[in-house]
Amino acid sequence: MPEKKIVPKRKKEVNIRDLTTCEATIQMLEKAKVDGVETAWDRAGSMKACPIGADSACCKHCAMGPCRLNARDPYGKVGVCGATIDTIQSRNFARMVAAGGAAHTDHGMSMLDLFREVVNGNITDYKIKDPVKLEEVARSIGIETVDRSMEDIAKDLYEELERTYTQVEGEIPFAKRVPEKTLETWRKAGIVPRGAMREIMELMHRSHMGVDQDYENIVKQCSRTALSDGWGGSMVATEISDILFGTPSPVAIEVNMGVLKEDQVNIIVHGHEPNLFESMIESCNDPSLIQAAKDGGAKGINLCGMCCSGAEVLVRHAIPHAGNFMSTEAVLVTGAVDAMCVDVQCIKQGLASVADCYKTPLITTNPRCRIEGATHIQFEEHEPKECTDEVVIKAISRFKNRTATVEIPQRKDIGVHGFSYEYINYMLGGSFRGSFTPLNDNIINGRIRGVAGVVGCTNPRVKQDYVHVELVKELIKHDVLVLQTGCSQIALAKAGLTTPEAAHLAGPGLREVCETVGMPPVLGIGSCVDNSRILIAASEMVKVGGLGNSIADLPAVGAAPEWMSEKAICIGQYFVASGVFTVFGATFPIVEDTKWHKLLFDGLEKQGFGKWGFAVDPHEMAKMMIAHIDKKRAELGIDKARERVLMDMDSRREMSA
Ligand code: NFS
Ligand code: SF4
Repeated sequence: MPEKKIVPKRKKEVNIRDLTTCEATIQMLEKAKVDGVETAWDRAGSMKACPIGADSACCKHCAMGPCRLNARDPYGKVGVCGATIDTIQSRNFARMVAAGGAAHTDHGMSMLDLFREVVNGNITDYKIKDPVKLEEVARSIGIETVDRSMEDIAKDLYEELERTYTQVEGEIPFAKRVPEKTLETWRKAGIVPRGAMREIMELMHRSHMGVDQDYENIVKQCSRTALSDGWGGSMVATEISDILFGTPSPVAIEVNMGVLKEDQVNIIVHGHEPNLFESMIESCNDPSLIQAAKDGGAKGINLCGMCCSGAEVLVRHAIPHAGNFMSTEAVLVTGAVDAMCVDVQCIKQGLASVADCYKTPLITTNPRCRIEGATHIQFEEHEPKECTDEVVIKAISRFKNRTATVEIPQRKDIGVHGFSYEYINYMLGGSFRGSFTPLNDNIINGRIRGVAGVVGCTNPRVKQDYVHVELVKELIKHDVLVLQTGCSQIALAKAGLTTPEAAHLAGPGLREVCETVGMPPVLGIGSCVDNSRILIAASEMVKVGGLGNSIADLPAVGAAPEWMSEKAICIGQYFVASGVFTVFGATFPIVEDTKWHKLLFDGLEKQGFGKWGFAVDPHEMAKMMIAHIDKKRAELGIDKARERVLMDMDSRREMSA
């Protein structure tokens, strides 16, 4: 396992170019220095990560401790209660899974609450926008759709999906989408989720002092809880959002800070739940508010997204995206943001002081997330525009009274994003015979070596975007098709890799497929809850046939190269439990050469699941992922086909070019 100390000790003078590869962010960090504004990078520089915590070798689950074990001699000591290093690490890991899963499932449940109120007619500002998707989702879990009204189907769908959260016994509804053999593995291990609330509760219980003290037993509940996120909470969030707001299909989008406009009222929405953003779009298009902006001297209202909120509307409405997680403070330094409106998750408290420096209103909207120093305007789904109109009015007033010097980095990149599962199906198979068969065929014949999901956050402990971009470049060069969600896809969009033209960076086989279909080698598919779209695609690949009987058989891998949140750990665990080899970068909360480490990084695979991997360097990461893909190809007996493909003269010429 590679050395975890990834943060070079910060000397007095920091070279900003060592912190990020995002040019716009670099420019803003320079300005922040001049303006005397502090960001997460400054704090990361002066905050040495606690080495014991980084190794997950400490426990503070009770007041007999906190207990710290020594990572260099992990079995030399136990906690006051007698807890071993494996118990301590697995319990800590369990709590990360529980927190991450809770975040996604609570988000999903909010979407379901909204759906219920829309279906019951109590909320009229939103409606079912995609009845085709409604029917498809209903059918996928066994709801009768023939000769029934949309309302009736929707009511049944609500009842069914509610079980994802509240059911105490049985299997969550979307277990029906899991390939038979994968489901069998789960059943054998006793980890098919019952309901997310129950799984999270049980995991919190079991990781309490003096309960589950067998790491092999704890990992099962980690998987069960994580699966109730991936195939439960997150999947419900994605499906309901599609039904209410539309299923994405590819659109050309603009990314990077150059999307801000000096002569317009700039509003940024940052967070995760699409409903706030949907209403903000309405408010920003309201003629009376546009007029008010004009009366205030602006040319118009310019709405942009960031992080996962941004990723949701980017793929649904082609709203410009100003940057990923590590650029949220930097964007305020432009002085051009007239309001930043947030809901939940990944919202740094540090935003409040940066916003204050530039007199940008930072507005919280969700009762779950208030920030000291920020203005709270509660978003109520029954009257959503009350909140979003007020945000726009506040932004207009800030525009009129702008005092901060405005400097907008003139960088704007174009990407094509919005490759939902449904669209990939259509793109490959045509409108009448939508199908994943061409994808499987191209994997079997070796043009496409395998599929990788590269997802997740950015993290000030590593150079922003660098690991994402280098890893993805390396993967596509070796004919691996890349699917992306969350902040990672914004890194790649800024690097210009999410356009069909980027096919020239792909290996000969993948390039040929991309050119034939007219798709980019890197497919942006949505926000982090939309990782569920990757699970659905993987299931479909198994069902189409020719690539084994379970997700674990597929030449497919996952990675979160710059992760930072507990949600990422939960996502990683549900990919692993679903059968995928999943590599994390930056750091990993584990001590090498412990039984817990061996279980996560090797043992789980032997039980028929996927496994974890860890690497800091993107090239090493790519090597591990490609080796795994090749291993799976060999097991499937399709490694020979690939050799033949690459043997033809054209490809050989290409390869030496
Ligand atoms: Ni995902 Fe989205 Fe971004 Fe990371 Fe945060 S915004 S849910 S957690 S930082 S990718
Ligand atoms: Fe220490 Fe055990 Fe308490 Fe953890 S649960 S703090 S290891 S005594």
